[in-house]
Amino acid sequence: MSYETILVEVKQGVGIITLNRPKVMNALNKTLTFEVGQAVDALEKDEEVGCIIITGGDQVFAAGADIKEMKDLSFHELHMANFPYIQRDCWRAIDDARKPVIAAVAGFALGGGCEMTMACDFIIAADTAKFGQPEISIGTIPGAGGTQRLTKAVGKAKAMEMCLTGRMMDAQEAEHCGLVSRIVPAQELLETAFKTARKIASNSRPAVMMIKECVNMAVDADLGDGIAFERRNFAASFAFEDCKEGMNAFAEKRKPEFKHR
Ligand code: CO8
Repeated sequence: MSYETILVEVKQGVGIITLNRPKVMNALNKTLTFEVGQAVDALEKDEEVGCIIITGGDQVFAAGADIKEMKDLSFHELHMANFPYIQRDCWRAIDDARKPVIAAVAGFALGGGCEMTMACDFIIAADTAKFGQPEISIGTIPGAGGTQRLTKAVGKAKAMEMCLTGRMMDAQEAEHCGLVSRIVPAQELLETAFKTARKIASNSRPAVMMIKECVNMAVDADLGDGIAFERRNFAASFAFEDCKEGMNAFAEKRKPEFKHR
């Protein structure tokens, strides 16, 4: 598939999507939003791929929705298109992905860009990363999950302050409050994200997908339901060939040869 606003490559079991509108800080226009969704769907179906990375490169992630493209849209248009602009967009595709999706973030991740990183399973941040929901400064509100996901990730006080003032959070603050899993120097961002994704892709894929489902369950379910869900899935994982292989390999003091990855 050929794309206009993103680059996509598959390397050693890892699918890498790079946002590519450098002149406008990777602002998310209709095409980019659609293409990221298409690429996530394609990588999700690609047997070779065990983990997906979304990045904007080592300078900027994305400065939000393309304001110049968006500014003249009407309520009617957004409503009828089931917002953003299309039925199938990147946020929905990332949400639906059963394979893990990592956001590798350097520089600005603002508005819809911040929302894209938060739709991913976890965020690895460069020391230059800045997260924010600045929609309030242009007279609107976050529209792709910002008020919801930021609140779940960092709590009401910080989310409320950031959304109401547009204040940005730097990488240190984002790590401190649990928005990102870790910080690395900007020049090591892509390599670190790749190694992390490669590690995940080398594990048993059914087990990886099951863990993702269980951790996501913790976000919304109450603890009792979550624990019961995990216990059933733990038992079910014993039906995986890879589980038998992993445990036998341990007992025989050798490396496991997972079939499904
Ligand atoms: N949309 C369109 N163009 C942009 C955007 C944007 N969001 N951000 C930057 N650009 C363009 C600038 O217009 C400029 O282009 P040009 O050279 O042609 O003038 C170029 O990128 C470089 O930008 P700046 O000169 O402004 O660079 P600075 O380093 O001075 O500032 C900032 C960088 C702070 C990131 C600044 O550009 C800025 O504030 N950008 C807007 C941030 C913002 O408000 N984002 C939220 C947008 S609303 C949103 O995301 C809602 C999401 C809802 C779902 C998404 C649906 C698609």
